[in-house]
Amino acid sequence: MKKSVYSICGMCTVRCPIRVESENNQVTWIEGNPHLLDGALCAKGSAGAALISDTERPQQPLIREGARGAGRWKKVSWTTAYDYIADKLKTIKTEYGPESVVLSSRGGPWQGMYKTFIHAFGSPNYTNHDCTCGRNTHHASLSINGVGRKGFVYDIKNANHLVLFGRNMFASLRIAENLQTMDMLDKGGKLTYVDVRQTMTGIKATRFFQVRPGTDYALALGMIHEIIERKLYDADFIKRYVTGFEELCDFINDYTPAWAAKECGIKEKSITAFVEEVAKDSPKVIFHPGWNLSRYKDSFYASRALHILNILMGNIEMKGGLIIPKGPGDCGVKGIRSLDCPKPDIKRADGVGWKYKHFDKGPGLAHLFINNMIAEDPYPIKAWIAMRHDPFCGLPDPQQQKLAMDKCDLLVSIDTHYSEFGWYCDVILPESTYLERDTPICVQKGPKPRLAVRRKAVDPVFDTKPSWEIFKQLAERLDIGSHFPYNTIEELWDWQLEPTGFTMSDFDDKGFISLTDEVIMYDRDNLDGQFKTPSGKIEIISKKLDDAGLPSLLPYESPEKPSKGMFRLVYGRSAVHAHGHTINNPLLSELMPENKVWINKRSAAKLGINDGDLIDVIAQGSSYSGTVHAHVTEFIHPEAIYMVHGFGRQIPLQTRAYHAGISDQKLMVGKLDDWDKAGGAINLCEAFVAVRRSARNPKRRVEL
Ligand SMILES: Nc1nc2c(c(=O)[nH]1)N[C@H]1C(S)=C(S)[C@@H](COP(=O)(O)OP(=O)(O)OC[C@H]3O[C@@H](n4cnc5c(=O)[nH]c(N)nc54)[C@H](O)[C@@H]3O)O[C@H]1N2
Ligand SMILES: Nc1nc2c(c(=O)[nH]1)N[C@H]1C(S)=C(S)[C@@H](COP(=O)(O)OP(=O)(O)OC[C@H]3O[C@@H](n4cnc5c(=O)[nH]c(N)nc54)[C@H](O)[C@@H]3O)O[C@H]1N2
Ligand code: SF4
Ligand SMILES: [Mo]
Repeated sequence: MKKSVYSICGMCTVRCPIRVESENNQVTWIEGNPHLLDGALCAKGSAGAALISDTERPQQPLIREGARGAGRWKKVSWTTAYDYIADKLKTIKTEYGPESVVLSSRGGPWQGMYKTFIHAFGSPNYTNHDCTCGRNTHHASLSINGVGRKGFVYDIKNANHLVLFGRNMFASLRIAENLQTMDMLDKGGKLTYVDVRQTMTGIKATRFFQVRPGTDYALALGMIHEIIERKLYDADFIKRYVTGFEELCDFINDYTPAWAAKECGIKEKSITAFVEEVAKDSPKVIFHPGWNLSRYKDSFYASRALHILNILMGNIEMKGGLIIPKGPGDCGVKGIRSLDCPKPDIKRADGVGWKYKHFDKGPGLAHLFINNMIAEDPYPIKAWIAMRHDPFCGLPDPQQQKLAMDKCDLLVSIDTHYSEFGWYCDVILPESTYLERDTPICVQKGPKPRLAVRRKAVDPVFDTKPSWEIFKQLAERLDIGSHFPYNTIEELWDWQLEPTGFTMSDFDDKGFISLTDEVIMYDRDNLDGQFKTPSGKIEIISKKLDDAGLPSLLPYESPEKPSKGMFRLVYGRSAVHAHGHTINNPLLSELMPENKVWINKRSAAKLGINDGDLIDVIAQGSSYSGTVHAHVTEFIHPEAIYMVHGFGRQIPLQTRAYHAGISDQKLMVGKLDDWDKAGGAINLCEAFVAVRRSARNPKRRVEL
């Protein structure tokens, strides 16, 4: 039987809207939802069908038999697995208290379900991946605008100029944003791109700055200096909505474009020419404040500087600028119901909210649990449940993490794959893939807010379950089932939609429910109340930072230069992989089987390395090393080497990914302790490595 459903992609967490065709329970076609993406989809999205039939993923619940990580599993029924976990959790709760259980997830629109579970259980310790992703940019936005990272959407399509600092959007994809950028370029808009290496995005850009690693903050300061010096900012906007501008003018004095150019290793006249262009293009100029800009020790301040550049443009709540997302209330309709349970009033084990008061309490900071776990301070952690999260891949230094996890009596992975963490766990609960499961309804805020839902395209081929059912079943066994008021997904959907007056059939036409026909914009002359800071204005000087003993305007410090023979380790994504969980995908592993390491031509020549040679990459201050092929190129700064994240997996059952390429996170030895006290995120780009030609290169053949 042929079937067509609208759904939501799950090959990465961008969650693009899709339409899926199937015949006799086999997916035959996937495309971007034609009503929103005009059919566009990325390679990963198209490879979803291969995920369903991949037998190298867990096919039923598994309980560990041998030592942790040894890979000896007992196949069990769902009832046995649920009972096993519930019994362990009950014992841990009695002996150590409910707070000794941590639940980590990928975050996202369905995290209310996971939070409800852990909060109802009695623990405040919910966390997610964001300390390695957008936490610095999130806190930067909060500290200035009073709203977090998702407090603005970027109207790229209507912009005259988009400026991206390491936001490598044509590899680190978000399809809607990519389409908007291409439309902007087609209409004559400009794209400026800043990176330490040339990329897909840099190639499409009208201006490319190749900077010395870790100097983005200097470049942004140089730009701010030139804009202020030449009075190219929107003075009316600043007068109306911004505090701290005088302090900024005093601070910026010495940070001239000439100084910035020297620091970044670029030309002064390129910076002044850029500012000249921006002045013509303003106010429709968007400085993207970064997504995963949490890499250098000053990235929080770099992101703040990018927000300041937006403020100088006065581009908030206008076409071609930063638009405040709207919700159901703005459309005069009632919102959906979502699972929710208040956080227990117990100190978090990561210290967020009591030891570190300036951070957003929401998901806290995952890395701060690890060392606290080793020291059992403020209290012991005895169980870690990872729901769609792979700490051993996403957080640095898995060896160190294992010391903390060894303190636990229970480790659970709820995953569609064997994750690096899952392989070390006591129980693996296999979730059905995104094409085989439904999910709760979510609200997608924006200038045109809508309701979205994922609907299964095919029935599960293995003995896997959707997360809404997994959490319900566990909750029932832990006597917290009343927080999950449903038995079937249909009951959950009806409960969610009840206040809105919509029904599930309203999704049938387009796959989503639009809450408004027209874009909703607030009156730009009356934005009072939109900035959730103490003063209600955009605050360049933040009292919260002051109170935490942190400056709002950080004097610039030049990044450390690698010592002789060493390189800064920088990382990023490939357009055909999503972190570590697609490396073993049958189709995607064919497209990119290995992560060759980029090294500058001159640096390589000094080390006797030729393109395609095997090289050893050795972590600083550790014996950990990996061997991989070299990609010798002039398009990377000589101080850095670059690799795509997610490779170097060590799960024997994943035959396509096993030991393919090397892992950046394993080379980041000691980095769990190197984090940004202002932004909260881990300084992933502050790791250094040595590189040498590997002795494992095949001997040259002697011609006879
Ligand atoms: N060294 C280094 N560290 C990094 C990064 C880097 O580039 N280098 N990148 C950082 C960034 S930006 C991020 S966002 C994080 C990402 O870190 P994570 O959030 O841990 O990574 P993901 O690979 O997105 O997903 C984690 C797990 O979710 C599983 N999964 C995928 N789909 C599903 C599903 O439908 N259901 C369930 N239950 N599980 C699913 C995957 O198999 C995987 O094991 O890593 C960060 N850490
Ligand atoms: N295909 C694909 N798309 C994805 C994802 C995926 O896994 N695969 N993941 C999604 C997620 S979770 C995230 S967070 C986003 C991340 O999207 P982005 O924020 O765009 O992050 P990365 O891909 O990590 O980009 C890293 C870039 O920063 C550059 N860089 C390193 N040092 C510096 C520096 O000092 N200055 C500057 N300016 N650049 C520097 C690197 O060379 C690299 O090109 O992508 C999302 N989209
Ligand atoms: S970017 Fe690609 S993989 Fe990610 S959600 Fe969109 S289509 Fe799917
Ligand atoms: Mo991310």
